[in-house]
Amino acid sequence: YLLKDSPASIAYLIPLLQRLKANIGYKALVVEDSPTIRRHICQLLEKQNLTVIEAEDGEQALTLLAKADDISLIIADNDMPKKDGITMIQEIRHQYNRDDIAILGLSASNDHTLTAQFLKAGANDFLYKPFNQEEFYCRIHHILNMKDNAKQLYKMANQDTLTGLWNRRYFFANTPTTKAKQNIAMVDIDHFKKVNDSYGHDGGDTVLVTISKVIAAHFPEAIVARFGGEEFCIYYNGPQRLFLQTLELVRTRIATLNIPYQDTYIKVTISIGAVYAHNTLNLLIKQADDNLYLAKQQGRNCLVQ
Ligand code: GH3
Ligand code: MG
Ligand code: MG
Ligand code: MG
Ligand code: MG
Repeated sequence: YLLKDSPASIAYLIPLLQRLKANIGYKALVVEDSPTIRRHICQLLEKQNLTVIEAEDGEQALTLLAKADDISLIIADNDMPKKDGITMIQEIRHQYNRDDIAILGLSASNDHTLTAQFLKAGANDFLYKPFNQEEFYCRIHHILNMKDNAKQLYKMANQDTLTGLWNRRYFFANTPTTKAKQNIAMVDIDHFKKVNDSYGHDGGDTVLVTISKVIAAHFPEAIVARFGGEEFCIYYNGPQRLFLQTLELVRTRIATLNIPYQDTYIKVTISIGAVYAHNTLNLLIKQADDNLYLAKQQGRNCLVQ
């Protein structure tokens, strides 16, 4: 494909080669009941370095999708036994967003409403069969790009770049408001200014990354967000006793930690303010913050609830 269809100038080849390289890692699921067409589509994708798995109907595709969590692209026919493509896409979209999986619909039918039907069901794009090879490739690259951009945008909007933790925006948007009591904790690194003064900003950043990892590792089910410079907020949906126990575990773990930085180790402690109550999120955070202030007053490296 590369050599046959493109002028053999290096300038033209470079972006194509980059594109080929970029496709490594994408896994595609081809859903098509005709074995001949299915094989043809698979070969086209394999030529572009995508890993391909196949399904012969919508139901088989859903089963495969449930087992594999690394599918980036689905090529879906419509007329298939057991489950048609449009129904299958609707079901997929209940579970996977456009930033998880890109879907290209295909059909040989002469029903001109199919494009709209596919797009409404959640496909990113649609092509009538038989299609032009180059157009097929262009559309696939386009929807994969869109998918990756959407993912990137979501990360940029919701995650903290330094630590990878959720940011304040995500925290407020995703902490559920319920009638039940909620667990919230504010965590603040003690004398963090001194860390920066002694080891420089890079040393401080290393500490922030390490502390974030320790907190996140102990709370896999909670929402852990970086709120400010060296301040973290945790929302935990579970029993208070377990929450406090885990917070204490995190506090003692961090206090014993020697954080490697350049040719030395940095030691820090954290103070924690926790609250378990039914209130608005803002007031819960304020209560946790008040308790954090008390923890600082009581000498730091402690938890106040
Ligand atoms: P306390 O025990 O009372 O919390 O003392 P502290 O020094 O930790 O408190 P303070 O809030 O006054 O200082 C926080 C410092 O964190 C100030 C700021 O320079 C630093 N900081 C904020 N964001 C970052 C960051 O992203 N990287 C680094 N290295 N430092 C940061
Ligand atoms: Mg068919
Ligand atoms: Mg402070
Ligand atoms: Mg501090
Ligand atoms: Mg602070």
